[in-house]
Amino acid sequence: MLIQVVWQHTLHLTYVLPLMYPKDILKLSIVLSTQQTQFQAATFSGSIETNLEKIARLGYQGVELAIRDPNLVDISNLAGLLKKNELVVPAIGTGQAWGEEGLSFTDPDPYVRSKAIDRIKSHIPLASLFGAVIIIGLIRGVVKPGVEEKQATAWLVEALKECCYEANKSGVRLALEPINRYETSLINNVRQGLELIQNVGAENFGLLLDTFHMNIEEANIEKSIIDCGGEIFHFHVADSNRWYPGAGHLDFPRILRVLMGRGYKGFVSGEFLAKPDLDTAARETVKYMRKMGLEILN
Ligand code: LER
Ligand code: MN
Repeated sequence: MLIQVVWQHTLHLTYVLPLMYPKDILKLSIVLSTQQTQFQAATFSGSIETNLEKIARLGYQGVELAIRDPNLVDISNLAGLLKKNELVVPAIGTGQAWGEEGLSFTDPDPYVRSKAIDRIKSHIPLASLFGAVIIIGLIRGVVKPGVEEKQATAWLVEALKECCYEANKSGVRLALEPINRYETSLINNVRQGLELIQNVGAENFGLLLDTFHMNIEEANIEKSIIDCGGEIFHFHVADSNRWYPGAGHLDFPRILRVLMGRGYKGFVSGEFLAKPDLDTAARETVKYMRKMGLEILN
């Protein structure tokens, strides 16, 4: 009890103390869509070659790839460009298959559900090649009209079990992202995410936390991070307004201190709007992390 009080007190000193312990090392990545997309927080999109060079030059160590369909990606070209720019791929985003093709694990049509499962399985070879986590974002779907939540959850669990089983054969992990209520009616917060992990019961299944969604859904962001224990497989940063970190009112020094202090060793990935413009947003993120005292590996 005493320890907790002292610790909480320390957190309140964030603004007067150096913001991070001097040697805290951050692995920073940013989202790049491999194809044009309607999703506005896919930070970089357009020419892969130009963008990978720019991302590396700005000081990022990793690039999170948003891929609608791996069959449309020239893998050897992509692998060559990643190598040339010394960038790693911590995660692969899959939500465009929902946004642009309507695929989901919870569609009442069994054909659509099986296409969604096949699509996630088709990411496994690439994820294995890059050592990336496969993100289960909006491809989980929503509770559609006429479908009971219990039924949608059962379809979701069934699909995740099947995908995790297949991914495990290649040593690949899956991370489900709790997403705010305005984008989906299924799994909005950490509590529901942890419950889902119990129901799926696979070692290679965990969570992706996103500060933008957490700001809407969690009563206490730091406590929710602590509640996750070792189940955090990936982490998205955007500020309260979904601009780059530092442009809104989220307390990132405190959030990142709790995340890293609890042993998170993965990447922190920028997924925010390209505002006021892409280059500024990407540059300001790196600047802000360094200002916190975080050393960025690159
Ligand atoms: C994807 O990572 C995300 O955060 C969602 O908002 C997608 O719509
Ligand atoms: Mn996200």
